Amino acid sequence: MPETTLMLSEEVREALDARRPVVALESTIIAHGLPRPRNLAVAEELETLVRGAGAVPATIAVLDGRPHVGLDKAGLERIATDPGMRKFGHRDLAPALAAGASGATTVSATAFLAARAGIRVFATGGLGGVHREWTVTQDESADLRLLARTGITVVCAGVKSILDVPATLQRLETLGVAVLGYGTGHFPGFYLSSSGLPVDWTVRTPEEVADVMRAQDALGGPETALIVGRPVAEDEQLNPDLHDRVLAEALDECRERGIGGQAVTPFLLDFLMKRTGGASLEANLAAVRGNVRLAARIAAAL
Ligand code: PSU
Ligand code: MN
Repeated sequence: MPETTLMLSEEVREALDARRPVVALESTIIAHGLPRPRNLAVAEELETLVRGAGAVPATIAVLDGRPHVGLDKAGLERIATDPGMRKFGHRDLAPALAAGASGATTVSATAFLAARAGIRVFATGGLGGVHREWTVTQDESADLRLLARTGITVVCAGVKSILDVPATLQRLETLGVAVLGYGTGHFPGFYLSSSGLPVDWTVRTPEEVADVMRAQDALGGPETALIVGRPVAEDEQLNPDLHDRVLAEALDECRERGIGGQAVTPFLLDFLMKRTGGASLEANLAAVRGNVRLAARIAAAL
């Protein structure tokens, strides 16, 4: 990608040039995954957490047809407050650039742009994956395919529990994407500490994650993502019974209203938040905060 296409903030460019730790952050969670006005405070808090751990934050989004890696205060504000802010997956980037459009980037678009900029570590809440209605809708997040061919380490609390988690783990296996449990032998459950499903590999420190990344480099390909599943603490998770009950209602409502495509994930997250009296939001935020901190420590350990 020509230098002029990717808009690196000065801070991010300097850090990358000096080989100092940088952590990519996605913007869809800010624009479409969290309620206003809290979303702006969270966007700023996540950047502060990265800095506090000694790394430079690079929040990624497309503004006026330019892909930005590292946003200033005004950029973050636009993402969080502009009602016209769209949601861009990886496939939307070229049309968006050509049209001069603005949008928040999902995991797929963020991972792509971050890797192009030379960033090795990325933190988010929960990955997209295979939706529970897949046999009818064929809805599988573009996150999975993009991660299968992008060399980046993604720290997450698993995949969103609104999804078909076993099917998503199966797809990750088929696609050749390695999955590590951070301090756990189980794949995390996003709002819940555990999805109940096992992972094949467990690591316990940022250094161990960095070792795996170096081993990936030594093997020399094919380029794939490394998924680090960090569970939300048990005392911060959503009550599992409440989770299961409200999620069933959310999925029914989604089906009845015929909601499809890109709107599904934001709808389900919002429904859960409202019907759990905000408890799902707190669990989501606890997960994201922890992921961002860990990502910064991994970037530093590299
Ligand atoms: N994690 C969160 N909240 C979110 C997302 C992740 O805690 O809103 C976003 C990510 O940007 C992810 C997207 O890529 O949801 C998945 O959307 P879809 O299922 O339409 O691919
Ligand atoms: Mn989808």
